[in-house]
Amino acid sequence: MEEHSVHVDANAMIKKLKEEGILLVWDRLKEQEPQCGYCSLGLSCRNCAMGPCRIDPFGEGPQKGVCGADADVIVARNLARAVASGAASHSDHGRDLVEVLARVGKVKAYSVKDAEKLKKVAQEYGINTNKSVEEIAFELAEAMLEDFGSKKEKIQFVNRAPKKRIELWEKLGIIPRGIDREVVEIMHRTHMGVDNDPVNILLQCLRTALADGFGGSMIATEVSDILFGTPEPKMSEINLATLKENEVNIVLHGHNPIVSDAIVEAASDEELLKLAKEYGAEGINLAGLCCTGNEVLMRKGIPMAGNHLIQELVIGTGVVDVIVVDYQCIMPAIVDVAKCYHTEVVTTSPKAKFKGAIHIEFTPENAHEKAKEVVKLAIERFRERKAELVKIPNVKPNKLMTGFSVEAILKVLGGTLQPLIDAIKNGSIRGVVGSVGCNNPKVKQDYSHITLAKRLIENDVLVVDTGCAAVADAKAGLKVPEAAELAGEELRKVCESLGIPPVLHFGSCVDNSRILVALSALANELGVDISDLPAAGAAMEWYSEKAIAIGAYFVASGLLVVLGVPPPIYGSKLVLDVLTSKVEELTGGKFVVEPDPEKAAEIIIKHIEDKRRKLGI
Ligand code: SF4
Ligand code: MSK
Repeated sequence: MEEHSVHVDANAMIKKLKEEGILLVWDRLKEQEPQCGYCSLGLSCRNCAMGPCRIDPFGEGPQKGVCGADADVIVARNLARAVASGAASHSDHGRDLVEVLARVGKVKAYSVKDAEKLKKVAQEYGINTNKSVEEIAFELAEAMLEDFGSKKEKIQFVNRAPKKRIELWEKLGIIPRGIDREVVEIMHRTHMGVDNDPVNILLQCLRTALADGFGGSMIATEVSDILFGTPEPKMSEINLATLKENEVNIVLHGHNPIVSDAIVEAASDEELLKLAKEYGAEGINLAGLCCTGNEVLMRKGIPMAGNHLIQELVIGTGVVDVIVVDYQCIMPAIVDVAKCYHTEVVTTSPKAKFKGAIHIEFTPENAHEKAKEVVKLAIERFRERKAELVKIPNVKPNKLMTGFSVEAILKVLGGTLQPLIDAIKNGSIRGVVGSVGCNNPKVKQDYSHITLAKRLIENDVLVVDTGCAAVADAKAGLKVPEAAELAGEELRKVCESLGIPPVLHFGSCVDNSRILVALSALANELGVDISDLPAAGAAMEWYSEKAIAIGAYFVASGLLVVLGVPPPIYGSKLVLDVLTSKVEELTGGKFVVEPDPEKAAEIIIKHIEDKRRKLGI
């Protein structure tokens, strides 16, 4: 049988869980096959009760839905709804953070950790910062909430983009006006009988995606930095061996740092540690999963258990006492797997309850107490472990260097981007690629992420990564300074002189906004637009609607984006043609679909060399 993952720890757990008769994501995928061809092509519509309708891709059956919508309209509408969902997810996460920011000074669990950043961002919003931290935090939160509405012509952080880019967006009519507004407008436009021009729908996709990248996601990143600290380089560990057999293990899964940060604090509570020891544990161990894992890894160096496809496997070690989740990318299946062990799944958000889980609702006011409650529950569950089911894969945790915020990179470079610009100009760094996104059981876990990253660094292309791609690259050992040896001669020298790895961890999915900030700053320094830079994006193993939104804001910002899993747009020649070709004439960016990471690397390297030639460097 072909192995589902490139990693020893994952394959060992898959084998164990299979032997125990537990159905996993790969089994459920198999049960679903063959998956619906109409849906895979984007050709099915259930937007109204005259339907559901399907368009025959071979031209023999119906070519129009009951309302008269054709393949182009249906495919564009479906894609738009996915972008709306993705943008809404990142942005609602951002709003939750803003609501915490507004309560600073009034709640026990949260305070401002980076007052300098608070002031800097507040000034961008035109707020007078000659007042207390609490007052600034409140005013900034109020101003950011305005960005979610529709009272503005342009959301604030759009101003961080290069001037030429903003002018281009204005010309194209895709300046995001309000984050919620753009999402709502997509839902309106895709209702039956509203927007029936596929190109017009696709332009609204770009606008909504920008409301995510330069809006909801950027707000999420900036407010997380303000509340929990702007990441700085630090070492940590990664893979399933970060779980400890003799300790209480709490796995932090989901996306938002609000809950996980409070739990990190509670886990070092003296009384709880004493209780854990009374119960026979040597300590309380935390491990992250997916993006909430990235958040606490970047800021606090909390070890990472794994990415998206590890979430069922982590429970299968038999040593996870509690897996605490907030929202996004949490498979309902984890509750079923947990039932086979002693593990409790704890949900914390009123927005994301799971049948069969324990719900301990967190608010900014009660986070301190609730976090302790979760840790106490984990200590109690520790005693219920079933010794015969315990098996942590016999591997050593991989080391990684994390914490590369834009501010941290500037520090590493001595306070200015000039050394990076010089390295790009003289060719020591040929270009920069953002490798982002998920795992998908249709792809051997982490194979495409890792292969792409290796090929790029071998060719002197610096990789920055986020989300599950970042976890993949770290597990492959690409995020330690010694990984410079795997890079091309020139990139190796740059990394060695700075003491950094050739693959830099930029954070979680919302932290793709850090990539936008970094590229905007680079373009501004060089006096060019983002689309002129030798840069690109890739989401080789994406599954989530959020990844579609990220891809769309990268393309709207002028980047080439390689998708390793085909999006459901092949039912419309027009939509496919616009997104993979014509959009380049508008924004300078475009999508390329290429499942083979070796070929994806070739495409990206050629693109980078073309851009270098055009820049005359
Ligand atoms: Fe069918 Fe049109 Fe209704 Fe979609 S909107 S389900 S294509 S009738
Ligand atoms: S967690 S969105 S599987 S990257 Fe952000 Fe990973 Fe994708 Fe979720």
